[in-house]
Amino acid sequence: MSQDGDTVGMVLLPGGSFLMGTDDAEGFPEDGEGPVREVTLASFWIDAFAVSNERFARFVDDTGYVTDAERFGWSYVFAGLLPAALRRGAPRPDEAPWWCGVSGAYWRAPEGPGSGLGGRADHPVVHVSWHDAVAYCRWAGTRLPTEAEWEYAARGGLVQRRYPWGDELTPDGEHRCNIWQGRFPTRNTAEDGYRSTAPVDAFPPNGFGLYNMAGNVWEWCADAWRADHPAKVMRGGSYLCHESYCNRYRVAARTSNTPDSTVGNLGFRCARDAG
Ligand SMILES: [Ca+2]
Ligand SMILES: [Ca+2]
Ligand SMILES: [Cu+2]
Repeated sequence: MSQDGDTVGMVLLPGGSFLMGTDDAEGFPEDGEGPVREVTLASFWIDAFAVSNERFARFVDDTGYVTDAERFGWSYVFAGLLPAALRRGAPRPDEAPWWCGVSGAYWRAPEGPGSGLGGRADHPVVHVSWHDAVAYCRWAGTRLPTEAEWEYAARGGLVQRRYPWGDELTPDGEHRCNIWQGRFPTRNTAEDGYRSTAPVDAFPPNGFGLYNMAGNVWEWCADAWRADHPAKVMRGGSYLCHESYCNRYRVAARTSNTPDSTVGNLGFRCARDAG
């Protein structure tokens, strides 16, 4: 049974105009972060939290849905989270050798065979493709946020700031999101408290009451990366982002993946039209 009409756990954001994108010198112009432009949005609802394992389980239990990672029989897991036996011999992409293709990895077994969701019911679901996320949204009577909605939401009412809370990564030395500390990809000191995913309600929310827009897991958006491109936009960065190589936990940062891609640091949250 779908939950059509249900806005529990969502925040209503009033429509209006905002300045999208950045010309930040610390940004990645080649990603299309700029130029800064004014964008006008209608009012919309958005989840305060990324979709958790518990929420996704309700969908799967109700529908019997089989995710893309299950159909393909494998997914990408960060090497540093794997036991040696699974790490050894796992195929790794040349351009990002810290990812291991792990047979049997999917949302209920995030680090492959032998792993489970114990203690992680309230963590964001991962190893979900864009198609899986859209299927969840259809069941829930929601949709993925557009990229503009996502950024407007992430900014939390601030204008042209670098992060959802301001311009400083760790104001007063305090960690405000779940990213990587130490030396990527070999040493994660987890000073923010988390080596992998954090609960969806970890860290204080932004000015709109939204949690973990920056860091924790990347989040799928509805939009295509470019008009002529099959890949879909992802926003917000993840627990693997580090300022030394990928500071894409900035609110204007963006990247993409093909819609059937699944990986252990990529999830989503829902939006819906208002009125
Ligand atoms: Ca962390
Ligand atoms: Ca996030
Ligand atoms: Cu990153």
